[in-house]
Amino acid sequence: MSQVYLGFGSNVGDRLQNIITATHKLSANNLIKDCSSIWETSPWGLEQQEDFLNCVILFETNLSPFTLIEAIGKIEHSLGRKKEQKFGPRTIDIDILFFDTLIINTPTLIVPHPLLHRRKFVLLPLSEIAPTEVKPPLLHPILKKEINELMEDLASNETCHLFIPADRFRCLINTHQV
Ligand code: PH2
Ligand code: MG
Ligand code: MG
Repeated sequence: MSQVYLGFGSNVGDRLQNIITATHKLSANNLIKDCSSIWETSPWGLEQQEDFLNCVILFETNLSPFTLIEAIGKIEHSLGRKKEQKFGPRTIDIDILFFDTLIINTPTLIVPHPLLHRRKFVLLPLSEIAPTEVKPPLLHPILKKEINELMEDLASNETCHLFIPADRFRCLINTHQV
């Protein structure tokens, strides 16, 4: 079994429902181990668009990284995601942030996600669930830093407001019907 941290984002349509539906579809093949809160975040990279909802979920999976990214593409498509503008609006975006300690660099998949350390909307939810006290802590396999260190390094003016606390989100993804 592999441990995979997935980042979720949505800023089109029913943002919360999009995230919940995506987590349900992923649970068909993968086990949810932990989830962050849901944060409402200012748009990064392209300012003229609606605020996003973002969260990070830790899954345990038997899938290979390439099988997983294929499954993710199908789920994004099934939720109405079209080919869109770089950093632009999207109904659902599911990114592989970390896959165990693997480093992958191919045209279809880069792991760890190459921008994760520059985005508070990823680091903040990740910091809620990343192990730190226990050994070994979650370390970025290339930058060799913990999530809290990456957050300290990032001087960011992104705003992140708590939208749904982790406890409530956990209930929603356990009970909500697809
Ligand atoms: N995703 C993007 C571009 N900008 N900004 C926020 N706040 N959250 C996102 O998920 C996001 C973004 C493209 O993937
Ligand atoms: Mg993304
Ligand atoms: Mg993506």
